Amino acid sequence: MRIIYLDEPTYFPEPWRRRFERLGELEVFTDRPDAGTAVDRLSASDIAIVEWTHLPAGVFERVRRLRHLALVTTGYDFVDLDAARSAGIAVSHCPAYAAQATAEHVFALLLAVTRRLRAADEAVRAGAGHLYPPFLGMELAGRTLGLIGKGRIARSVARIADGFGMTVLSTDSVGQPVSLTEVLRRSDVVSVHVPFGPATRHLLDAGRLALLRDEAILINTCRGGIIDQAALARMLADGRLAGAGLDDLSAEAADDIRGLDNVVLSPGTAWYTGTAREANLVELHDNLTSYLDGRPINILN
Ligand code: DAR
Repeated sequence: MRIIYLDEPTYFPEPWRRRFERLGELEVFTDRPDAGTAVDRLSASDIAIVEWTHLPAGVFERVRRLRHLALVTTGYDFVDLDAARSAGIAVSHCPAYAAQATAEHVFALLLAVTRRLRAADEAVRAGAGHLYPPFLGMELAGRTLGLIGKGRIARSVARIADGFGMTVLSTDSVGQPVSLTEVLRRSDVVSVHVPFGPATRHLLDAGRLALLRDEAILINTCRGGIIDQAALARMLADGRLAGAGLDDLSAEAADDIRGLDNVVLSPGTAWYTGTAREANLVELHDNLTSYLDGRPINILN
């Protein structure tokens, strides 16, 4: 059984490498391959662990031998699941490892926006002692949080929100169930937690964003493409939205968003805690052992 890690592991320390070596003949590639190289590597293995590489339909038409693709990630928008299935390849992912980390990051972004922490930190570094008026905050207690999505992350966010004394509305059963329109109209804070794909691209388009209240804050720890970020940038610039916290910028609007003061950004790090990266490898290892035992789990296709 030949197992490869296809592309530049973020975290794969020696003790874990040894555990994975017990499952088969393991090779770890530390670069990010182009499509041709990816095809060659995948065709020379039975199981491939994938973190970064985009695998569209064309790749699967050319891949031989491979039977299982184990995504290190929760998101799976970068792999054509139907094409993999047609090629007889089962694709698994890791849906749980980063739920708590991501939920906590939602509040890191949110509090950074409500307390204007970027500007406040800069002011103190520039010599300010106590300086109040530009930094008037908004308390979360008593506010309404609208959640879009019903998975583990949304549920973890709802639990934390409860601790802050927030009321939770949701498009699903995570809080009080209401329509998407109602979530957008009634919430002080909206946080999005849905998988990215053709059905959810620009789920929050200009029309839906326009339903948000002027004082609302939007948090996105999903793929940036869930939101029409060009429309979002215009609203933030025009004072039609109080602020946003974004963990992933869309290429089209990145420059517009970067220029805004009422936005707090992070570089895709919502998932990245010590606990989560360890849990990621536990989950990945479970996926592989279950597959090898003939009772695969966390299969997407
Ligand atoms: N987008 C997140 C984070 C992926 C980061 N890389 C990992 N977990 N090695 C996801 O899980 O989809």
